[in-house]
Amino acid sequence: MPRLGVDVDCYLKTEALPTVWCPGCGNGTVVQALALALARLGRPPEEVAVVGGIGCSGRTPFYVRTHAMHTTHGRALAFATGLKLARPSLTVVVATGDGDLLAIGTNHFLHAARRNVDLTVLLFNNGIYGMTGGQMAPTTPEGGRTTTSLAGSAERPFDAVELAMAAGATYVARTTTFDMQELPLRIEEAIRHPGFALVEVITQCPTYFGRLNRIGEAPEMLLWERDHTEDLHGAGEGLALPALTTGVFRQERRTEYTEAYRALCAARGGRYGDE
Ligand SMILES: Cc1ncc(C[n+]2csc(CCOP(=O)(O)OP(=O)(O)O)c2C)c(N)n1
Ligand code: SF4
Repeated sequence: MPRLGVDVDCYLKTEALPTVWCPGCGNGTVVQALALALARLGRPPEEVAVVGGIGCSGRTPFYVRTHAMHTTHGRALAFATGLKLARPSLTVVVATGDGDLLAIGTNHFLHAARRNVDLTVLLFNNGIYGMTGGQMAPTTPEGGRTTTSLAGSAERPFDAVELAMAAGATYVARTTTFDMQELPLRIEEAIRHPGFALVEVITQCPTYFGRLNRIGEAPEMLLWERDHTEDLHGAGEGLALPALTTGVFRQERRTEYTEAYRALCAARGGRYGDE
């Protein structure tokens, strides 16, 4: 029975349900939005690969009926870059956490963006290390309580959007699990974009972030997301948390890395990838 207007079940491993994720975790919402985006794009599952890092969000490949890679902590983009270079015809989507991408994996993030490799990166930003027990992440907001910052974080968090833009990403967006209209749309745009695309998704970890910061369970966390974000075009002067501005920050064309590599091979009379 088609849900959400299109049949998404062909992209989901429904037999693997229920997921290992805690009740109310935002990860399932992102997976559903990804399936919806793929269905709207009409991408056959066998032409898609989902690459996960390590973390709760890194388990995304377990639940999608596409090619799947479960890699090592921080290295999802390195695996994904290799996969895309070897099989340029594949649509490659990376599912990564804020610890995975913006702590141990920062270098891979910056260089994949700089090269403009045609990858879609879904950054599940829950502001905390979920899988390992709620430690502080580079995205934990100032004052945010985690199991390693019980008095509140004294650090300024990374802004993934600014980092991606400075490094040269050609599609950069931020949205939330609260906005189930916008989330699949942004993923769809990112997959269609021929270059490095980042969709930062502000998502909820009720088990650690919600509990430690006394926000509440998933429903309260979704309302918190709604109340702490503002659309890029509607952002007013008084916005207290500019890091939570949502929208599309960049969408531009620049030579894509596998295309440049293909041209280089052709100029030298060689074949490239799976062609
Ligand atoms: C090389 C290495 N370092 C550290 C770990 C331990 N580790 C596993 S998951 C994780 C953090 C996960 O946090 P995040 O990436 O934010 O994902 P989430 O679980 O919140 O989705 C860490 C530090 C590991 N598995 N491998
Ligand atoms: S610990 Fe947090 S991020 Fe991990 S599954 Fe539970 S709610 Fe989700």
